[in-house]
Formats: sequence, C-alpha cells, structure tokens
Amino acid sequence: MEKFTEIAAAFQCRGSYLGEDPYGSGHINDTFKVCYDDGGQQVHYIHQRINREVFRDVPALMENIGRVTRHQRKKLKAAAVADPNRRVLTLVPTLEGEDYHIDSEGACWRTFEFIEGALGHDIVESLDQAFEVARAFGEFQGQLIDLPGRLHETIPDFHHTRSRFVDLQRAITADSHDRVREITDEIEFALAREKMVDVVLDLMAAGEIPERVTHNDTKLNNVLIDTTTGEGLCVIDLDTVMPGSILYDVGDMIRTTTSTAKEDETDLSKVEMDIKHFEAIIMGYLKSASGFIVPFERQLLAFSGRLISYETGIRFLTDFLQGDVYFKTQRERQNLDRCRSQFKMVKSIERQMDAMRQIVKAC
Ligand code: ADP
Ligand code: GN1
Ligand code: MG
Repeated sequence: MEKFTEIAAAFQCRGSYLGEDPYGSGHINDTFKVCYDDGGQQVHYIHQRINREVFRDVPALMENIGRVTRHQRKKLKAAAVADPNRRVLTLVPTLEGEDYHIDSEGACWRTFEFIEGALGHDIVESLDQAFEVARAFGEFQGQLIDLPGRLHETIPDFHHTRSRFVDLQRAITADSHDRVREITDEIEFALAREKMVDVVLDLMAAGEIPERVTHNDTKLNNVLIDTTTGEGLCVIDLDTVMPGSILYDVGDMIRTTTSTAKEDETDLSKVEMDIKHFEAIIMGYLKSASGFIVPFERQLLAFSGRLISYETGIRFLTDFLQGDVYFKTQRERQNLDRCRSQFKMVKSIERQMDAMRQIVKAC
C-alpha cells in the first residue's frame, strides 16, 4: 500500500518494504505487521498509527516509552538474561533519529522491532498461561520500581473510577443518542455500585496504597507468550504506563484472564470468573511481586478484579451512550455487549469473593 511506502521510508528499517497486514485486536491504535526484504531474507516490523484523539500529547507518550524501555533494558542487562531483545520492546528511530514520524496526513506513526516466535492471546488457553501472564506483569512492575523521576500521565485520570462514574452519569443525563431507555437494567446495575468507586482512590490519597509505575492496560493480549516455551516473554502496549496502583494491573488481569469467554460474548452463561485461573494469576503475580507488595495492596487483590471489571464495564456503557466514539467497534451494539459481559464478570466475582480472599490468604 502506498501509505506504507511512505512510512517504511521514514524509519531506519532494514531492507525494502514488501507488504503489510493489520495485526492484533487492540481497541485504540492501528497496528500493522510489515514485511521487509533484507537481502533475500524476510524481516518484520510493527508499524503503529497512534490514536491522537486518545493520546493528546504524543511527544510525552513517546518520552515515557523511551524511558521505560531503556530502564527495562538496563535491568535485563544487569541480570544477564538470555535473549534480552525478546523481553523488551525496541523502538526503531526515524531517519532523523526521532521516535515517531508524522505522515503527510498528520497521523503519528511509531515502529517496533517485531518479536518473532511469540503471540498475544485474546482468550486464555491454560492455567500455566494465566500464571505466566501475571508473573510477567509483576516482573514488569518490579523492573520499574526504581525508575527515576515521575512519568507523564498520558491519559489523565485513566483509572480514576470516580471520574469514570461521573462520566457515565453525564452521558446518561445527556442521552445524546437516545439509548438510555433500552439499557435501564445496565444503568441500574452500574449506579447501585457507586460505593466501590472510591475504595482504592481513598486509600491512595491516605498514603496506605503507594503510587507506583504501573502498566494500566494489563489485558491478557498485552503479554507476548513464547510459542515454544509458553513463557510470558515481553510486556507490550506501553501507552498507559504511568503512575498508578498495582491493583489496577491485577484487576485487569483478573478481568481478562479468569474467563474463557470473549470480551464481547453475548452468551452470558459463558462469562464466569474461574477460580482456578484466579489462583494461577495470584500465584504468578506474587512470584514476581512478593518482594514489594504491601499489606493493603494484598488485602485488595480479589476486590481489584471486581473494581476493574466494573470500571471497564461502565467505560463501555458510557461509550455506547455517547455513540461509540472511543473504543473501535466492528458491529452495532458491540460496546453494549462488552459492557454486559463485564457486568456479568462483576456478578460472578461478587458471588465468589470469599473464596477469592481465601486464595489470596493462602498464597
Ligand atoms: P493496541 O494498543 O492496539 O492494543 P498493541 O501494542 O497491543 O496495540 O499491539 C497489537 C498487537 O500487535 C499485540 O496484541 C501483539 O499481538 C502485536 N505486537 C505488538 N507489538 C509487537 C512486537 N514488537 N512484536 C510482535 N508482536 C507485536
Ligand atoms: C483498550 O488498546 P487496548 O485494546 O489494549 C483500552 C483499555 C481497556 C481495553 C478494553 C488506552 O485497550 O483501557 O481496558 O481497551 N485502552 C485505552 O478491552 O483506553
Ligand atoms: Mg494491546
């Protein structure tokens, strides 16, 4: 495609451009796996068009990613691990040495070395995989625990659940697409749970839960799993790495890695929080995080799954009310389906909260 000839020419990629395929299933950016011919050998890169509606300050975003990946690389080098370049993202600079390129239409692009022999999964395949994903995200937090200076907040109030709740209330009042009347059950479900939105925020404000460098988008598919060994190899999708609570990360792992249903599953009988997967996540996470987690954080690990499933559900519901302007959709009412499956997760977690707390205690 013509567009990629322009993008290929902008970055310091090896070889000449052959072709591209849309890649992955992210809801925000546009990702392409691009093939190059390097002296008869095929090499791949990831070219990514950054969503500027969502990420307003691209220089700050890219500065974060540069700082984070350099720090990770330093840690990997110090630990003398095998294959460091498959364990951290590598940004490819533009010909001018910048870490992003603005194309002729004003869109922002960045490029990563493609990590071969590893895949991100949309649905968890095994308990071992759940363990590995959680271990990898915990390891990522551990690598960044001593990152000097504070990162930019690439999306202000990203996991500020109170703000997300207020956004929902505003969308209900505005009802700009005349959708409120068809979703009164979902609205009632959301509003009835207002009490939980301040729990983590209040503890953070009181200094009981520390602010740390967290990933903030710890979906299952944001860890590349080695296709041969099954190891959780590389944490990707670093746009939202910024100050936060580890509970946001653990909560999103629980949301996406304890159910074997799709995020937009319409058969809600399939959407359940599976306690065995939860146990695998907690064990994997604590394998990496036991050295830095504090008691208040540990106490809220089970709750975090309820909170982030709820928060993500109300974000989908808000977007549905606003006419599907934030998350990419492939079909009508997809955001509503996504919301319903998140709320089903909330219910499933609420039913199993005691058992989940027991598991955390036992680990
Ligand atoms: P989004 O923000 O849209 O979720 P991601 O950064 O997660 O974008 O990338 C989308 C998909 O592309 C990922 O799920 C993963 O499968 C793949 N991917 C991203 N970066 C790499 C990489 N450096 N090497 C191999 N695959 C990658
Ligand atoms: C978005 O980009 P992606 O698909 O990894 C969203 C997350 C949501 C997730 C829901 C920047 O993540 O916050 O939890 O969709 N990312 C942003 O699937 O809003
Ligand atoms: Mg992603």
